[in-house]
Amino acid sequence: MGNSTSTPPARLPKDFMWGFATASFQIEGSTDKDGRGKSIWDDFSRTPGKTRDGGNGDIATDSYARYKEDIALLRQYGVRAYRFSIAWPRIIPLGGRADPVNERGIQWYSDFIDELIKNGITPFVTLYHWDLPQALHERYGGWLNREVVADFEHYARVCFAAFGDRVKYWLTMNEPWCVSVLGYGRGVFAPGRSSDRARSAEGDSSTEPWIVAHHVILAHASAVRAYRESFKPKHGGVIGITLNGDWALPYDDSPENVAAAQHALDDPIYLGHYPDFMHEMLGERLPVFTPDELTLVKGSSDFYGMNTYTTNLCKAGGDDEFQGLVEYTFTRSNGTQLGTQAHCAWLQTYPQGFRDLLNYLYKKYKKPIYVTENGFAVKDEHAMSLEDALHDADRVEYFRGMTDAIARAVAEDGVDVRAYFPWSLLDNFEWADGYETRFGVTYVDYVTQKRYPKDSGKFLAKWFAENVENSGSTTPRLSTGGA
Ligand code: PNW
Repeated sequence: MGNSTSTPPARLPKDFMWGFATASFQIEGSTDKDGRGKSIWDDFSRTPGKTRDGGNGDIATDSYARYKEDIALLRQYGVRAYRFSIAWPRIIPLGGRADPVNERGIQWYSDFIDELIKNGITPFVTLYHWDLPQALHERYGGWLNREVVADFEHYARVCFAAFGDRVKYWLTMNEPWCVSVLGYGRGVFAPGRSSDRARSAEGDSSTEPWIVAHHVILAHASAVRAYRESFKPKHGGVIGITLNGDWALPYDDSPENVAAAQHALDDPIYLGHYPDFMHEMLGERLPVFTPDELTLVKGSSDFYGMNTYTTNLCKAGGDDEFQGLVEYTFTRSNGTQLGTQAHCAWLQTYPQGFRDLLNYLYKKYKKPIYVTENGFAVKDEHAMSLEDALHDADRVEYFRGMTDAIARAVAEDGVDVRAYFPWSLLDNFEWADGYETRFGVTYVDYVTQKRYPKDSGKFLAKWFAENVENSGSTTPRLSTGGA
């Protein structure tokens, strides 16, 4: 593929969707309003020691109360779409299929969606971005129990019925790997289960993450089947899942490191089965799909939903099953760094990897790609003055590289990328990092809740205004076919 840097970046087609991404628990606050039930993140984040700065989700960016202000901000950036998530415990406070539906929760999201549409912004909805109803965790162990599959399908049906007339883009789950590995393996995310007694008194990290992932996949596939059978015929939208996947480069040319990089790229949703190396690694601990379930899972996404942040150099070895017995590094064999270091240890800037990942996945699966997250946390931004934080040069550099990579992947390489949602509209509750890690293109002053666009937000607004053909009102493509 070409990588000349002198030619101007190519333009994106006029139906290209761009906007920002957020998630309910990270921005909403108002955790006790309008009949919302508790989620597993409520207690977890309020427990001392679970978040880096002691932050929790009680207020966050106060977006439940300030939603009109947020939508006005989106409009100011000129976005065409907005990716947000629905909090399951606002819709069904106790979570289960026999539990009451909360009309006030439905009304809030309904008003929110109407306000987006009134402002010409296409809603792009995630059903599950990690805020499992606490009641389901207490009742039967949440994701550890097969019961959750039917409960999730029911919750999804309630959402399709309530919002499907206006929402044409659905994501079932955000990042199964984070749900299972970080929640039930490493224990750093809610519900904090792990066999490591220093972090949690309960859990068996040799089996639980794989059971959880299995149920997440089945819950996703069941919701997709429900949508396709009962809602898509009248609503005509698309549905899929979004995975966190970063580009993987072998640390060097050795065959074992080349294989290690390949392991990091395989997944069961699009392959239609668990990859061979997972069978080898886990043996009897890997749950088994029945033939019917395999049919349900295969093809259960209308598009490739991609959350991608970085590129990892992969070395075979180590004992970390959660990374497929692969070690990640950003330090090349010659001692240089891959890119600019972010505030999080797991993130460096490497735009060529983004372009290579788009090419790789498109050639492999021939599905349209929706980039549902991509972003950067500037080092020590939380400790800067407002003035300094607004000039977020490292984030601008990151997005300059990433937008150029997308434009080239589309125009020069022929990859069918249809959407791009930088993470995130606002600085917000960054899970176990609390409020210390800021991913926003808009600065949030957590004392006043005032929002201030950063240079990166202005950069993206200008870039898309200039690089999407004929920016006017257009109808986004809903087809699911390949090229
Ligand atoms: C994603 N990792 O999470 C989530 O979808 C967002 O909610 C989150 O705010 C964003 O990325 C930034 O972190 C991730 O450890 C969490 O590699 C952890 C990792 C990757 C993504």
